[in-house]
Amino acid sequence: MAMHFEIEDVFVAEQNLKAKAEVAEDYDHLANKLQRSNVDIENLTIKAQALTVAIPSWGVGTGGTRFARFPMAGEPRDVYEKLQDCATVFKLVRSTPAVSLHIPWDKPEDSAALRRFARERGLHFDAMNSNTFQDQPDQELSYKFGSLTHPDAAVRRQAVEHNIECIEIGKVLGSKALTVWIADGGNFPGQLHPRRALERYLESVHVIYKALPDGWRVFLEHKLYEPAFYSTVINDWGTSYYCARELGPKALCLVDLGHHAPNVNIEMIVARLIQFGKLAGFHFNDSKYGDDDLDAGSIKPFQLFLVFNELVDAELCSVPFFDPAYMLDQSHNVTDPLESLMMSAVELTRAYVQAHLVDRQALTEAQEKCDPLRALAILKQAFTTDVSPILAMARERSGGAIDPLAVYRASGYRQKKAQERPSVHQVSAGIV
Ligand code: RM4
Ligand code: MN
Ligand code: MN
Repeated sequence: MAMHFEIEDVFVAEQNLKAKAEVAEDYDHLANKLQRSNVDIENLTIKAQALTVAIPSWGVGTGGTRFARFPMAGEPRDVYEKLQDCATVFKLVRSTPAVSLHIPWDKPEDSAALRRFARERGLHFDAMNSNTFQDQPDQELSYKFGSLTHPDAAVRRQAVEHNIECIEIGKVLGSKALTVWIADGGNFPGQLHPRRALERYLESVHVIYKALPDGWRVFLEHKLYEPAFYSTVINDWGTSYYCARELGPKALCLVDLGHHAPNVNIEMIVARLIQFGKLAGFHFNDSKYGDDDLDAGSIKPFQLFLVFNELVDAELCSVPFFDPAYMLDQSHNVTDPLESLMMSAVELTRAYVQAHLVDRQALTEAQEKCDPLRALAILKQAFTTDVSPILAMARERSGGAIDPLAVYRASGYRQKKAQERPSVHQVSAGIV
């Protein structure tokens, strides 16, 4: 097997030396500051070390829009190279030990071998993602007019079988969940009968549900529009919740932050799904206009914090069956995908740690005393605290990089991959 460049642990340790003293100083300073409000920084650092988020296999390739894709040199050309890139992100940030595969984009020829390859790099497999939103070359029937809700039962059966195949592959890989996102919908008023389409959806997903092995869950992902531009079958969290309830306890609702209309209060949706015991987890990204798939925390960091505020509140209250799965679902169109993934993973941990800084007792008091300004001030105090020293310390203690971006750039990883991986064909990347 050809040699593949990897960033060595000693290189990371050497680079860390540059900033170690400064981080220690900033950390001590923050520790003293937090101590004044009886917050123990060590607990926060342990929390920061524990948060994990999965990387989707399609996230390490350059994304694109429906206008163009500008491929980057050194892009991974197969699933093994994608895992190498995931391992690189994991090595530097330490919070991304899981990979989420899209089938058939990254369908392994030998699933057991892929699992071993992942394990050798400290990686494991998170939720499987099925794809019934595109036609594949060897596919018998087209998904042009839908998949799990198609008027033709044969198309629905084909889509169901594909989802069951994803479960089968996932079993060998050690995955425990299937995420189902369908592109079914209408481009024109009248194109679909809304109730009939939803009935067909439920009928199809019931069959998939029955194929779930013990300990598995199915995540239903809603989206308000695109690629269908007038309506979608699973358009919002209410529809998703209804379906999850109809299906049973193994079915949960997944929230992709980009799948809502602008200005929708997503943290409220999160709170509701937690309360109803149906929150599957997240596809994290950020957006300005639609499903922009921009980097998490790049546009609305306060929203990300407020989402984590609900998650941390549930964690601290030990809400039963609360076990959300986190994944980054982003399309990196103009950045080096590995850099975007690292920065996004860091932003999630930042929001998580900041949410842990919320003085919940004081917040409850403010709420009970009907003091909105005080309540907001408590949230803002947590949100405006610079927790960077905690994040840096957590990464370093876990064996990662104090400054992941700087270490990545200094290593020359991308340039070396450009030599190792001359491009052969277009890699698939999520664009919707
Ligand atoms: C969809 C949705 C799915 C993702 C595809 C690529 O909009 O976010 O989760 O698998 O894009
Ligand atoms: Mn998604
Ligand atoms: Mn999306």
